Amino acid sequence: MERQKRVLAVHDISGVGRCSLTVALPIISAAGVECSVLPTAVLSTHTGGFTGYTCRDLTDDLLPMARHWSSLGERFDAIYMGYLGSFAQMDMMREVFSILAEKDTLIAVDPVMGDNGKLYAAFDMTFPPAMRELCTHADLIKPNMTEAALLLGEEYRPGPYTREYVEGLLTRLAKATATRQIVLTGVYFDDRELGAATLDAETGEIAYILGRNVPGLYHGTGDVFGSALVGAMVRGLPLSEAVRAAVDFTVAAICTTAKAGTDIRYGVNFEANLPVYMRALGIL
Ligand code: PXL
Repeated sequence: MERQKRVLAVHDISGVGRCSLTVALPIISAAGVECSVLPTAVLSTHTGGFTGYTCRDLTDDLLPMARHWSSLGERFDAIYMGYLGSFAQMDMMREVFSILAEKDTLIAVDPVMGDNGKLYAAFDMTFPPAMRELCTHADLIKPNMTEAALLLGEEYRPGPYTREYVEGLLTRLAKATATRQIVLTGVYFDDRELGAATLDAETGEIAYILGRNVPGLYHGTGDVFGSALVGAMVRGLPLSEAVRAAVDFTVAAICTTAKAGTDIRYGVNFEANLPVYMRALGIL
């Protein structure tokens, strides 16, 4: 029997609103992968659409936790970083990678900063250049169209997009971050389909993996997609198959939520669709 794989998920935990660790834990577990956690902050809700949320910043705990694991000889097949709780955590993450990542550890960075052309409420414009530097330490980055523009210091463009624009973004991101694998989400050319574009900077291969375009902006879908992607990659799926599994799962979760008419702030019903994801990985 093969050794069980293990991911370290570095995100906040928002108590209500299905995103970050409340999404990464169940999805990565459903992939049959152990999910350890380094929480960056504890919030009552996420910051997208709720007002009056509480936030306990855990900046001071990050390095002591990483050093403790290092002293125990803990190993991780991937480190999956998402929402950071403070600007200071950016520098610390570089150190977390150097303490905990081994040669074959996949460092996957989701440069969580904004969506739909806007920065999330807790961040200011000092964040994007620092996040761009952090991305230079990653093997894989997964920006959405807003985050791609922020990383590049370019103006956000609303869709629909052209292949020329998308491929230009991928190429400029590869140049700016020297990351091997780039997965750009929120790509669409018309109202029918939406999904991701990928670039493998080593081979120069670009691929489009699209699914049904369901109208509406559902919260936390980036984390559903990212968690599914990391789970599939750690299980050994090639990039395009891992992205396909993540797109199909995310679209299924959005469709279930759209049918139910749930308030979009509460994220998507990925729970009902975990079997879709597990079947794509050959677990079910
Ligand atoms: O899904 C990204 C995310 C994660 N964590 C917190 C957020 C957001 C997006 O708004 O506010 C706290």
